[in-house]
Amino acid sequence: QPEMITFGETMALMLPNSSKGIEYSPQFSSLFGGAESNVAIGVARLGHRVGWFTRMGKDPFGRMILKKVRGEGVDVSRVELTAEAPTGLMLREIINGKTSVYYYRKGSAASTLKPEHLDESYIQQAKYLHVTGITPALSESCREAAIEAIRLARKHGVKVCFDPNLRLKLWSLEEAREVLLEMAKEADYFLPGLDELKLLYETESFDEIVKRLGELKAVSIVKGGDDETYVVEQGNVSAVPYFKAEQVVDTVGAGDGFCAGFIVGLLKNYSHTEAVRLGNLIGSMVVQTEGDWEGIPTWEQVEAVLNNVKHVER
Ligand code: KDG
Repeated sequence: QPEMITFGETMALMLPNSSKGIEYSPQFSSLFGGAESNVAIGVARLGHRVGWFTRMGKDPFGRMILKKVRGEGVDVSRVELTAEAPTGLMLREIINGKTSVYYYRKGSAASTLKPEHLDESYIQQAKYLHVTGITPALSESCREAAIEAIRLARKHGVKVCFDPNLRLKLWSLEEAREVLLEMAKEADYFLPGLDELKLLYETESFDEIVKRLGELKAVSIVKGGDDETYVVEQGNVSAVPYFKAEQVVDTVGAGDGFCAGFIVGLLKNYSHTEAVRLGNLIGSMVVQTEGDWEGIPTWEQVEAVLNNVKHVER
């Protein structure tokens, strides 16, 4: 049975093969991504049992994503392919180091998820439920499903990890603020980025942010500092330094890799700062590869890095 469960939209992802971007690229790499399945794949690669569910179209993208996530060792027994609506799609281009994402996901199958689709007996088996703030931005029924999933987790003593993943292409800051800050109150672990907190709390002041986080019952893990990740726990702040990435190819997915590493740290009963260190390591590896999750290491690869094992070419 899964130790962690997560749910949310995963889309086909097209990356242009030309540095001039989507408009001038005759060829694209066909990948896929979604914040929650990125985390699920990460937890599976790092050697833990994990489940992810969503609704996708009964179409080629839906089948491709389902097979690949299953192939990564994630339990997909609760995923539903439906003829009602298509699988969502996104395109991403990186031009002169600037990333832009374009979504084709309005009315997607995932956005039809509703509370009735949640399987309480499934959620209740896990130690952790990972929820992101993308789901409530997708539709009214998704918002209800996200809130209901958190309620079910709390009812059964399943710890809730919440990453707000603010997506301003999906909803306005005002709408997002209201919903995300409400969800943060229900979390055991709150995993925002520093930039997101500045927007959500309408302040540039780190001290003010720490004060606001202190009002939550959650342990907050603040990603995206200049050189470190912060653990904010009962008003105390500890900073955990980043690992250096040798090259930065594609930064999207780093936060999800971080979450996977952090949650695996929790599953291994690491201290919060040790779990963050593992998260930092995974994040630094994800940015060195194209795609959202492809750069996430296996547990053996993590050990090799931490123990400075020399790579044998042949
Ligand atoms: O964290 C990476 C995700 O943002 C990306 O894969 C796409 O899930 C996604 C989204 O909705 O933005």
